[in-house]
Amino acid sequence: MKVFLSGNIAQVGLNELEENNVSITQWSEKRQITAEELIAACQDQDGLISVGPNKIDAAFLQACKHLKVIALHSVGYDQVDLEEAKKLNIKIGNTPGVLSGATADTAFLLMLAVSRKAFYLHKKIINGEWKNYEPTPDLGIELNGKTLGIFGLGKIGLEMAKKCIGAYQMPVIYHNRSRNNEAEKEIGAKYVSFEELLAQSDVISVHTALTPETKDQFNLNVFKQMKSTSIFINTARGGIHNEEDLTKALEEKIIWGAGLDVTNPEPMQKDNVLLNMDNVAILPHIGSATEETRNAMAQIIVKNIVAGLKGDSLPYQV
Ligand code: 8YV
Repeated sequence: MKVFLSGNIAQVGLNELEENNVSITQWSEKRQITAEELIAACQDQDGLISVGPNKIDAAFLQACKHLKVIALHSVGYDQVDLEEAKKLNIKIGNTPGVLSGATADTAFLLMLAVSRKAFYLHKKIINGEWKNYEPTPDLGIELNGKTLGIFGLGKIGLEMAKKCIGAYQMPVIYHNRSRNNEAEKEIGAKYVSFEELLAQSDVISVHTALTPETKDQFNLNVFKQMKSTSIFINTARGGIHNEEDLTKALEEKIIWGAGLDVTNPEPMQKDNVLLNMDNVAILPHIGSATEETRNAMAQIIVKNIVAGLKGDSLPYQV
């Protein structure tokens, strides 16, 4: 059986594919494969391992109807036209669970970095601006006992909440489409309306999927309903916040700071004004980028691909 791999996965996954007699053709260029190149590359394949932001849209799926399975190197599947895949009987697999801890670590890292202006102050040393000791400029804010608002309390949001409770005894409120009774019981998270989440949170951390409903959900009108002392964290998808509105909200001190692991577009351009703001910390979409997590993701991908090639349902099917 033959599979196209549109990027790279951890070596353990490559080894397991070989052990399962799956023959791999791999995209080896440094740049992201284009839509046309992806279609061409998949013509003589039985499956696809999709790494990165390839659009698995109706046009791609129609042009690659013969594929039995597409294994995503992500838990998110906003890039996939699921309805079309279902119609064409192409199974889609993702990598849930294994990346929750690492992604929550990234959200926590950003929250702390923003609260102490860490990335900005690091740049000041590099720029030769660490001069005299001055007790008052560039002060941070503390997180102890502050209210954490989770937008999208699923597996990753729950991990973030646990870290914030453990480190800073932060009370947790959340807003979801439907209530998470288990998390309410486990960590005492309190369900609130979206408006209450905005008004009451000292830190808002986004852990929801990008959908037509959540696209641009955090816009200027929403930032205006947040506390002027609050921090906005997004490790989910860049499309959930409106970047222009976020920039304005930070410039006009409508909110206090922001930490982003996801931007819109990705990659972010190096001259983006957000990169030089004092209360902003930005990372290049590294949420799941640890050795342990990427190994575990690769192993799930192999399970999904092997099952799909056999015609079985996938262990992690979307
Ligand atoms: C991936 C992610 O690294 O799981 C997700 O949804 O965003 C990340 O874990 C990214 O999609 C690249 O494949």
